[in-house]
Amino acid sequence: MYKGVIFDLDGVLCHTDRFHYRAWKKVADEIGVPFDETVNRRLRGVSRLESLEIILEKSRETFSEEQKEQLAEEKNTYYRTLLSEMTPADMEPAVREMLQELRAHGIQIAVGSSSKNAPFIIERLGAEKAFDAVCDGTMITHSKPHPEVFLKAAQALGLEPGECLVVEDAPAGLEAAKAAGMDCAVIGQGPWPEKPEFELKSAAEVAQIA
Ligand code: B16
Ligand code: MG
Repeated sequence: MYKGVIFDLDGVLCHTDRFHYRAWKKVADEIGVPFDETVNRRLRGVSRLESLEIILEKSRETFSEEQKEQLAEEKNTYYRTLLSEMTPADMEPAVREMLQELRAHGIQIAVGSSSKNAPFIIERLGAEKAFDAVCDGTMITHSKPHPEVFLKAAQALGLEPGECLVVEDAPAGLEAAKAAGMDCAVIGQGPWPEKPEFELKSAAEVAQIA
């Protein structure tokens, strides 16, 4: 049905979202800003600095651009320490098998992630060879919900947007896929800002719809 599938990384192919939570929580606690799962959910798919802006909405203090850069850097340093504990076991075997099945059917596979750490995560997962293209946060000027990351991923695969399926766990990611003119399969509870084409329990189910 599709010539290409573009996967979000955090929350779809692996579960780094819990590491993002721990790292932001540490920074938020240090500056005395309340931070919980509801705020964390709004950060999915959104760039590092935009995530910080969302967290600081609840701060009574104002921070200079330099201080914000420092806080984002601190979060990333701790986040990368947590990421370095990841191993290939952090990608579910059923997800790995699904990627192999897509490949066996001649479907092209890309990653479309807002994360600047995406190549590091893929390396930790030992999944470098599973993808025909990786488009990450270092290659884009606008993060999700802007469609840039998915349009660039499709371009890297040599495909038209209408030939691609996006797989996402974030409201901002679903919006980005729709803005790119792509069908979208979502994983998770929602609420979703738009109607996705598919609602899945796990990325392992993608082989059944692609
Ligand atoms: P980094 P995805 C996104 O990755 C995360 O969902 C989001 O929470 C994070 O802020 C963003 O990457 C930037 O990550 O700080 O590593 O550059 O879901 O688009 O794969
Ligand atoms: Mg995600």
